[in-house]
Amino acid sequence: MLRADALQAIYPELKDRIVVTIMGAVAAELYMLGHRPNFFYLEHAMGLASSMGLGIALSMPEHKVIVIDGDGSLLMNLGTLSTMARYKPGNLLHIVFDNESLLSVGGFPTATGTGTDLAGIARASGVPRVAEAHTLESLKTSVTEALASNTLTTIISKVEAIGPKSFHMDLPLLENRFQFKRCLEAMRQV
Ligand SMILES: Cc1ncc(C[n+]2csc(CCOP(=O)(O)OP(=O)(O)O)c2C)c(N)n1
Repeated sequence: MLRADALQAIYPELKDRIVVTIMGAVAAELYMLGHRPNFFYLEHAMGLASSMGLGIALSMPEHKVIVIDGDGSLLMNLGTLSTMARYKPGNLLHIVFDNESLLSVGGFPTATGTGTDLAGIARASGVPRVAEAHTLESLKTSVTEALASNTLTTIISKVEAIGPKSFHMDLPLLENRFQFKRCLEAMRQV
């Protein structure tokens, strides 16, 4: 499964949610599908998209928050699974696209290619719902079920280590940051 196709398949579920992604290839792929003011692409802070998503989910419990993570990023911040599990916000959905690679910086292999089981780690960390979805259909179903469940969910989705031709996004980090903040403020007032 190509991650770009996976994102396209779940885009209808993403477009009106609060979405935080990791940097690099997946951010560019989502941006190319259609940027929205409710999307934040977390540059530089590798591993911390889930931590940021957790904070937003806890402070805006009436809104669903979807984090789009990567295996390399999650492996840098495995403690995030314990922290998410400790607070268990039912409005947080954590999707990890596992391409067994640090694709955005040249494709160096990660530990998920040599046996590390992120779904197992999420379960053992106490995440109450963990799903594995390696096809477009199962991913769509898993996302729909997770959003309906109102239970903290991590979905691990294996994808090919293939990214976009260009990572260019016509959206500077600061512009994204202020636009996203204003969007969250407006959502809070509704
Ligand atoms: C602290 C830190 N270390 C390294 C980097 C460089 N870096 C940016 S993206 C990336 C790879 C991310 O890998 P993964 O989460 O698996 O996503 P993929 O690129 O495969 O889509 C790396 C190493 C960084 N931005 N910050």
